[in-house]
Amino acid sequence: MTEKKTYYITTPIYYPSDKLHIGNTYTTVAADALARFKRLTGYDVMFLTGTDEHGQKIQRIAQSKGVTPKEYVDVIVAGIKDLWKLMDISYDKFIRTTDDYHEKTVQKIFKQLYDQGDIYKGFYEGLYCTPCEAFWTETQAVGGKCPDCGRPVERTKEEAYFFKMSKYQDRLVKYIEEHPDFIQPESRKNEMINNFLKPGLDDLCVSRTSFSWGIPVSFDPKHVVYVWIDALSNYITALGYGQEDDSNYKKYWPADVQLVGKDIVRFHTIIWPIMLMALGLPIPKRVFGHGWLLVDGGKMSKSKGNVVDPVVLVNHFGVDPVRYYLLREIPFGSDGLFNNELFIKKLNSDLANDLGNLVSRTVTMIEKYFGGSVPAPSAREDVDDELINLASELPREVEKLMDDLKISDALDEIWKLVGRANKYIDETTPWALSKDESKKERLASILYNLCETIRIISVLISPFLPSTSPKINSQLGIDKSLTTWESLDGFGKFKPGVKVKRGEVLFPRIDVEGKLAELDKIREKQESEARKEDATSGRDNKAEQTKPEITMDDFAKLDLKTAKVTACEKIKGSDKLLKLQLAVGGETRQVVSGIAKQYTPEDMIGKTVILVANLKPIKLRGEDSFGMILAAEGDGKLSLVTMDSDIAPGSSVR
Ligand code: ME8
Repeated sequence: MTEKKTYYITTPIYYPSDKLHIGNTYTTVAADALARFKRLTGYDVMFLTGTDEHGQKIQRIAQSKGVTPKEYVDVIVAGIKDLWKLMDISYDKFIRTTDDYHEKTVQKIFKQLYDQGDIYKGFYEGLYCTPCEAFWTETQAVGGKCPDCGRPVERTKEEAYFFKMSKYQDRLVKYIEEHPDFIQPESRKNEMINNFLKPGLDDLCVSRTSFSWGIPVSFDPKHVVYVWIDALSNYITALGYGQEDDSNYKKYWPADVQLVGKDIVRFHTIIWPIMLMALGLPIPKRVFGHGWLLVDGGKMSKSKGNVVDPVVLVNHFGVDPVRYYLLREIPFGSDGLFNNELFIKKLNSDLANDLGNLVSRTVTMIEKYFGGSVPAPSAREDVDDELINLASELPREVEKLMDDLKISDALDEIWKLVGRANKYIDETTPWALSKDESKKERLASILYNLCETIRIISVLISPFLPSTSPKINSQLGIDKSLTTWESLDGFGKFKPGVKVKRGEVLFPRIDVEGKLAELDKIREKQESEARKEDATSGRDNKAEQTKPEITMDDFAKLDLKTAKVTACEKIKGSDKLLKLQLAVGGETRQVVSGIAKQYTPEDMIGKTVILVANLKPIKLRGEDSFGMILAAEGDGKLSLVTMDSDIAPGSSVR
């Protein structure tokens, strides 16, 4: 027996930073359709997905929630797995970058690159975008903003390891030129060459010391491995590369397709192939950068508050309509729009009207005219040929389009046959033939042709709409042996005599206005619950906007002292400012403070507060202020920081 051809497909591994939205699910749904299609056409498929769990961002979020990073990611990852179940994602392996085998292998990879001189130690001084976990140069971070997400970058300086990317630059350019299929679509290839490779590659900083939530460098454990080196390695560690059992690595690597969103093409087509070159490993055959799912003209993202929740959609409409919309409406590679109205209208037209009706009309007619048994065909007529030719050629057509990753075009082609079959019913008018006993044979042929066409459609849609296909098969009594790719070889395999059985409506028509109003209400409720949850947990957006990390040296620059208020008065013409005289050790200081709305001068006298004693003096309303006193601000209120036991004024605060 000849061995099956293999096919290795990967999605990016997701940040478990928050609930995934419909934009995130897009990559995985597309990868799933491809994986299922390849399995259908006889390949031995390995479909990998997972989660990217290290990094400063995760550490900060976990800290703000008062849990350990691992506790935090465990909960989110469980939710992500549930979502993939809901979306019918047929992954073969789910990798977590916190998995032990992954961490150990990343350490080995790092050590190998260091031992062979591709990684060296130096100092990193530059700009870092924490949300994107990406380093940028001054020229890239125009105006101090991350070119990807637009948020401010942070200046950092630390001892770090560097990866000699520059050494491999020419080899990579040559590779890209000699392998036109490597970066797709074409536009992304040009972007990589012109924007990143032509200007020249800098060596890449591949370790951090300013946080600890990462994989420690085995020979210098105060460093953790840069998240992208950690994350990209998942595609081979998941296969057992560098481990005792590396049979899957040998079997599946290099990947046939690595699907990624366009924001991370840069990492996958520059850093990743250079890592592989340095390790002496083959480069993936294709990296495909898909476009954005947009809402109201902008990219869907949690920070913009415009996310669409896939769970709500699936609960209301079922999983297949959601998958269908994503795969059909967004030409793979381009940006596409999602909104509830477009989605419901597409569901009504393509699924309820076109596909659903075709199946229900056919089954109903067989029940009515042939007592529920599929009749045998007889002589063909010209009108049959058009339908039969289209149905016979479709599998090859769809396979070619899928090989080119033209997923929405593949669905377009399948729906042409759905449309043709509905038109065939209108043209051949079975209801009229049924009234004439002499036309019974012709009527039988028509209904047989329809059953066979629906069978072909059902097999072809199974990778895209995996829960609809079995429903169609059961209504038409299609045997499992007739759901294979081989069964599409030639028209006419449907067995006459099989019993059909009307089942539930495949796609009930949706009342657009009513459903939109219902979805709006749910969204409002979800938003108000999220606000309430934030309020009760004491969390607000400000808390998530953590400031850049500082060192003890930075903190030590502050001169904080206890100070006793000896006199206090209001400043004329201001309802916010108080002028205070403070005893600080042997000296008296004047400080102006904006606390007049909460505190009267009488409240203040005698209190011991904390003074920032080395703040540059300023003038407020003409009064000198030599320092600042500390207060907390929340919910529009102020509260002074005071001492909970007696302590001498002038004591230092650390
Ligand atoms: O980037 N439309 O993870 P991630 C379409 N951990 N795709 C979108 C999208 C949108 N509105 N928003 C996000 C990461 N995506 C890294 C990957 S791989 C070694 C490490 C896509 O959770 C995004 O482009 O931020 C990416 O492909 C995927 O969702 C996961 O994004």
